[in-house]
Amino acid sequence: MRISLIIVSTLLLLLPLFLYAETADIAKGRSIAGESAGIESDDPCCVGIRGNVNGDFNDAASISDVTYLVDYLFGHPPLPAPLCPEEANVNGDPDGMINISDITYFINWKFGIPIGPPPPPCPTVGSVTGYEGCLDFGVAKAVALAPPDQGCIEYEYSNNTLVLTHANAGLNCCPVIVADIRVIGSDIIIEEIDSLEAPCDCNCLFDIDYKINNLPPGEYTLSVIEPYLHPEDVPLEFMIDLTEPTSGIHCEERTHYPWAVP
Ligand SMILES: [Ca+2]
Ligand SMILES: [Ca+2]
Repeated sequence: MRISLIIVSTLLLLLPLFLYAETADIAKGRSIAGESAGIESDDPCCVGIRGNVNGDFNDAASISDVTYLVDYLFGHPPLPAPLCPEEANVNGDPDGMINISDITYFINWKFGIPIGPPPPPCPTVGSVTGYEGCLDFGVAKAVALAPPDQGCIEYEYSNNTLVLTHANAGLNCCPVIVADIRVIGSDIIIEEIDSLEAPCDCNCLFDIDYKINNLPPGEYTLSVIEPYLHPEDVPLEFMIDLTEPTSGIHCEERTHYPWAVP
């Protein structure tokens, strides 16, 4: 404890020097990609609130995270970039910058008089985690999750993580499946996109798995935008109460190709 206090005191004394260094070398600020809520190919690394710069196994935010930031930004040679940039963007800059402001924010939070606010939560990030299909070609699951005249969303929510399966998503037979996943206020919007070029000349049904991390508890409206949904069929859009851990399923009838094919 005494050693920590000495380190913190030293850091506070050195802050003017850091500020000078920042002015002198703007390039020391580091930006990160993928900060906004949207499609991410990998599982996000940031858990809970930001601040675990050095990637402790137990997600602890402590003086060692400050020293890591200092060594990363101003060390000679610098430490390698933090494994999880969102954790190191302690003050949650929308542009993802990692710089002196994150050090001062952290010190204020832990040691300020009065104590400063805690770091903002990790960004909400959604991703496609897998898919199977074409279901009506018999090459995927032995038993499809839903009959072919229905489109369904199965969901499970716990620990701020929403896991979804879209059963019978109608997409091109030769897809590169991606999705634009947005969480805007109380709206969760999943826009499915099957292929950007040269698709095959047919559509069929898939089960697509999604995961949305760092989703705070609350009541949401979940909407799935499907590219080939017939105007007479009802879009998958429903209220979903995630104020506590829960699971459920919501289905809508499908009457047009590629659905409803026996
Ligand atoms: Ca840590
Ligand atoms: Ca920052």
